Amino acid sequence: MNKKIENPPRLIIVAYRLPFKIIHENDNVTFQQSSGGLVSAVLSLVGQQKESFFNPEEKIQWVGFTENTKEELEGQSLANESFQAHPVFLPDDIRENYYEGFCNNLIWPLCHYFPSLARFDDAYFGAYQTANELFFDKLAEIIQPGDVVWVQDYQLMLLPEMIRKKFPENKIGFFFHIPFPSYELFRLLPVKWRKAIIDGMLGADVIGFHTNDYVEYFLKAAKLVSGYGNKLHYINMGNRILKVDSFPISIDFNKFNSAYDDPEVSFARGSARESLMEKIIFSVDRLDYSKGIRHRLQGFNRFLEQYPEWHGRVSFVMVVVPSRDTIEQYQNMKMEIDQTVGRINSDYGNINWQPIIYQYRSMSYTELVGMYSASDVALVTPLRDGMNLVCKEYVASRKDEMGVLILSEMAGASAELGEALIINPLDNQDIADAIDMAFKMSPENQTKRMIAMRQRIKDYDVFAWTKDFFTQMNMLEQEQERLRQVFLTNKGIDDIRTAYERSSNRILFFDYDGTLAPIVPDPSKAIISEDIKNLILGIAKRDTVVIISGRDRKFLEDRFGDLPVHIIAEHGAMTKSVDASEWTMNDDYEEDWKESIKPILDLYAIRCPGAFVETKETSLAWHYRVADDADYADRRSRELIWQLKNFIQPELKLQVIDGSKVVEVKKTAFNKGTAAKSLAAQRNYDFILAIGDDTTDEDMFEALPDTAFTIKIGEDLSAARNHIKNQDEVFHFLNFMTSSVVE
Ligand code: GDG
Repeated sequence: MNKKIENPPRLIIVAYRLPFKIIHENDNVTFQQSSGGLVSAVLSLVGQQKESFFNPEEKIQWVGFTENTKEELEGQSLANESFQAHPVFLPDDIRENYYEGFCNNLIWPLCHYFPSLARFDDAYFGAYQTANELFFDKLAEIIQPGDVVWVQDYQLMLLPEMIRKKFPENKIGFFFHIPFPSYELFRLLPVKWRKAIIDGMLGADVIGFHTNDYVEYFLKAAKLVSGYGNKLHYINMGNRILKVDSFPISIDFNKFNSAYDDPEVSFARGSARESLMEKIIFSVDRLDYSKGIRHRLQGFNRFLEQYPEWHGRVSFVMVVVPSRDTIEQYQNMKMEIDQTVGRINSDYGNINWQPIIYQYRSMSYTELVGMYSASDVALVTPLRDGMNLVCKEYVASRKDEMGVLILSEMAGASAELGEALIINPLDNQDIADAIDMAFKMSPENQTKRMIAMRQRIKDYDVFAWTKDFFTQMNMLEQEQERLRQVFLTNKGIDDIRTAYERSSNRILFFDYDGTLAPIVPDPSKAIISEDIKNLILGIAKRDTVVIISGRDRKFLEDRFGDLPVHIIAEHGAMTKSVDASEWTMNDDYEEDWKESIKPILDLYAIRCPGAFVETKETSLAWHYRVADDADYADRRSRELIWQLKNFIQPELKLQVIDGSKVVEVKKTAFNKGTAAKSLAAQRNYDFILAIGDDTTDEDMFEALPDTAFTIKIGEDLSAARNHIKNQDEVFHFLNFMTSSVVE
């Protein structure tokens, strides 16, 4: 389904850090690839994704901060095989108030639900603005027409708007890697700061978060802070549409999976098993209060207290990677962790057994995968985590389909990994019981859970993540034009009236529900007013009038049978011409379409727990009545419909029906669009008008020639040229338009 792009663009990543450390020794410059979730994710773009979305001839341009000085890097070519680096230099005072201050002393704690740790210093925000401007200046030096810019994370929230203002034609993506907090937390920011943040992010075309919750919180903040409402995942910015969606970041599944057989990993696994106790628990994270390290230790302590049968039989390998330890809070936390580990080891350990093996140092990749694959339990207990990649890496490393993941419900990943033992990280007892349960879990049960989780990560790996993001970017571009809302002004109405007066051969299409008749709770009671009916009669005497509806023929015949109008029923499946006494049925079926459509429905089913795809004889149905989260499923169904309508090639002549908790794709050559189009082509009409309120009317708006006046009722995003506010206004509009024409 991925369309080949004619002139693939260049990709520019702007992130706080460059993807490598620049080592400068004796006039030689070498690069040391950095580790970390974001870098591994973006690196994946260099592989197969680059082929389809970006120009393979061009390196990925990366704008990011470097600790090196300008002088050190002068005249050096800052590139490796995949990246061309464009370093940003931040003066020390700016960097401190920007990075340590605004980013890590304020935004990080706030977004991770630690408002008491958030510091509000007046100097922070000014430095944040200045730093964002410095990143912008560097970008402005290198950006070219057509480049796609992908801005990363909370350090650069003002950047998308800066880019939009100066380079309005470039496509801009923004991804937020940490939790976007609920509005009650977000509103703790000073009014000016929070508005700048929201407006800054809204400069992007696509804004991505890890989970649907974060999307909702952001949409609410955008509404309450800057007044932008949303329709499903879209925000109408007036001159453009932007999309806010969830893209759960993932990992390179195959890399972790195949590492299992690497001899060095096997060796590391073997030596861990040999030197450690019967049962191994493993945890690894950066030093951070959000990672729940202290609570994890308390949970382990409770486990030792309550389950003495495991004494002497368990090793808890806890690796903490140094991070931000120049900040006082982090230093205090480190001290507390050291003391707690010491206390637990001294309380329970003996000459032959040390319960916790603690390392405050990072590990090599080989050691890491060796530990993942040697451990009976991975203990991942963040108090808050945007996603958490460690748990996904653990699962992917288990080629043997063994091991148990204990996972905090506060990690974004818990939405995807329901087969883990999900715990509340604040609840020591919960952690203790989960460890005991994991140790006692049968191999069959472990394997069953692992298989399900592994399949999910394999299906939506980091390549699928990036592909998903850039597919949405590309699709949005196509949608920008057709989704724009332009409400009819007096001048606009006058123009239509003049065109009507000047023409002599006219055709007018009217939808029924929501257009000629108001929408009512009981559809059988949707009644057309006498005024409108008389008006239609008057028009039908001189013009071709078509009533075009999803209703069945009997319903429409009852209401319009006595008028000289064409009637199209069931979205174009049946037609009755003005002078005909019988209905004609269109039955142009072909069967060669399901293979290309089903993968789209399947992808949506994977991304919407509880939804499933049914393959019928002549149609495919995406059911979501039993989806776990009704609101989320509802939004996904809207999205699916837009996507199907965008991506289905017209030659396939497929119809997408938005049913009751089901989206159905049918093989039929007819929908409102094709029906309207064929009628409009029958004569040489010099005035074509179509009015409708429903999503099915979009087909009609799209199918009619560009010269047609297409009018959408309501403010939903639409392909129609114009909007009018509501059904009440239809009568006045039609009355005014036709009033000066005499038969
Ligand atoms: C942020 C968000 C979100 C760790 N120690 C070692 C090591 N690591 C690697 C892991 C993993 C990565 O670092 C950590 O990623 P996480 O996702 O768990 O956490 P954050 O660094 O906080 O990342 C987070 C992420 O952004 C992506 O959007 O998931 O929620 O906070 O890949 O393997 N790697 C090696 N040795 C170590 O000692 N080799």
